[in-house]
Amino acid sequence: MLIARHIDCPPCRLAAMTTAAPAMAAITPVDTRPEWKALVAHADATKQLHLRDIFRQDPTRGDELVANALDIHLDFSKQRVTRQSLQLLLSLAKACGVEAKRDAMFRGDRINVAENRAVLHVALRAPKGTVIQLDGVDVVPEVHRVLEAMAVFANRIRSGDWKGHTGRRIKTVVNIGIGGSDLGPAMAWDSLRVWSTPEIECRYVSNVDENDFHLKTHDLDPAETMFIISSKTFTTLETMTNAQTARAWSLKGLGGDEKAVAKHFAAVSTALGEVKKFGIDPANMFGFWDWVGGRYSMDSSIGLSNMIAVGPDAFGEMLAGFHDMDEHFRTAPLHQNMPALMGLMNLWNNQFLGCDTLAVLPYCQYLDRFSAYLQQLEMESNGKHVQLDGERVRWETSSIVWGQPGTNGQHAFYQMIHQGTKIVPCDFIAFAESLHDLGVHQDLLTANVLAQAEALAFGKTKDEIIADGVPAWLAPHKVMEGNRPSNLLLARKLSPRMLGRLVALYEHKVFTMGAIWGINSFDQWGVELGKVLAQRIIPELSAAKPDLKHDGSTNALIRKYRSWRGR
Ligand code: G6Q
Repeated sequence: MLIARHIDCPPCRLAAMTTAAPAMAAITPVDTRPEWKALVAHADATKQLHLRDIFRQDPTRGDELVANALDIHLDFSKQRVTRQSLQLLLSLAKACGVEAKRDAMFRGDRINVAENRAVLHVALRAPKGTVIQLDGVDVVPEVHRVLEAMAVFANRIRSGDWKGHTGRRIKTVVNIGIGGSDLGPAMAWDSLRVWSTPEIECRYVSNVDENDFHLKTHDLDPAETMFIISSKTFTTLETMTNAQTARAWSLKGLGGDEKAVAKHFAAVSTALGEVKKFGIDPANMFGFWDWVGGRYSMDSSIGLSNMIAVGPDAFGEMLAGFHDMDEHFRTAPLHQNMPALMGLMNLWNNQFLGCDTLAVLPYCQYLDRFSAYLQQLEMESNGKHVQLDGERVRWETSSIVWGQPGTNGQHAFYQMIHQGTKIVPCDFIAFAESLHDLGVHQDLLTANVLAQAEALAFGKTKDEIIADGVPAWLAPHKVMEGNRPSNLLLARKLSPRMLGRLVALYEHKVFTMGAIWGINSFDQWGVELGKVLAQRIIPELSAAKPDLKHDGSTNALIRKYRSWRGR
């Protein structure tokens, strides 16, 4: 059985880290700032205001509470904010040093203090010639060296020049990875299908559940299948278990010749030694760096499967889109800065209006996995309970992020969003142009997204319903209270470049919120305890006589499982 080393668990990683606490400026708890207190008072004073009143008092807000950049129009006028709320939120961002913290990230400061790492995903999309130094070394040339190596490899697979062990070309690429080494590439594969070569299909195996591996490979021919093992550490239990299964599956189908591994496996990792041990030719390993967090890595070599699918040029366009948004975030004043404004609106709803969740609702079927991707980006980054200095926070951090593409969601869970007792702020994402012109569809889709945002904001009163001829007894059931906040992101058209812009928009939105809260958006210690406990339970499931010392519930569940497995 394969047991992953605890490279990511706190005791092992801590053992490798210096025991000295990193130098850190004292964090002023955000709720002690006058700007925060002003927002608390303002929220109290304005909580009775309905969006109908807000629009009546401020009829031009639909044209003015917007931000425009990079073919994206952000309308945040249907948020429950007045102009004064906006000013107070912007003052809070300034007071918390969002701009200075942003500059520190772009500069390569080690802002991930708990792991003593820089946070330089922005370097992954920096154009050639940009200089971003880490410890006095410019990292951009190395980024481009890896991109060029990826392009050579991707082009060989795409053209059929790369031959498998039996001389056949590769028709399916299976990415094996999990979390940050899966969600981004899997989302981008769906999002960029229009740009993908029809010659190659990409599939994504992530779950250690063998059903996942079976589902994604049962109909494949090993002679035409390339596996990319994507793992920053190359020790993650799920990924290495699936990688070993893939290795055995591949060798079985190719006559057992170990030399086949080099023809059917590539790796994306920072761990050369582990990759070599697996039998992957180091020439087919594509590196990245410890300054790239897993959930910020889809534009690194973790995106190799995407580059194979869409080609180096379109992949480069996606990187250019990320960079466009980086530049916008880096240079636009806060009151016009889309990521900052989205972060402030989310913070307002989450903290001051008491809304726990955020629904992200793309009106584009290609963005089917976008909300799932954002769940990790937002919740793993900002689902934290302490400030950078270890003090417990006294305010709400990450929203619960969820969503589905419209219009399907409208026929499923929108009922609750419109008439339920919980307020669910929504981010609607829509595109002006479709990718396939089939007649009326795009207008219908757009009418739907605009109508949903309008209905949520303004609703329909009992009087209006009765005026429509509805009997009085039925009217309460039809009342739509409205006053439900939303953003509407209207982009011109989905493209690789636009996808990069949208992902970077959310990355920097997450950054803005973390900077205001004074938390570390770039570590993820919360996922470690479960991993450590699983390592303890694994042998207990099969040992002849395990000495179970868990709580009563866990002990009983282990016994039940063992009995049903005949152990
Ligand atoms: C993301 C996290 C996490 C990580 C996975 C996979 O920010 O760090 O989701 O990406 O645990 O890790 P490996 O790439 O090391 O297998």
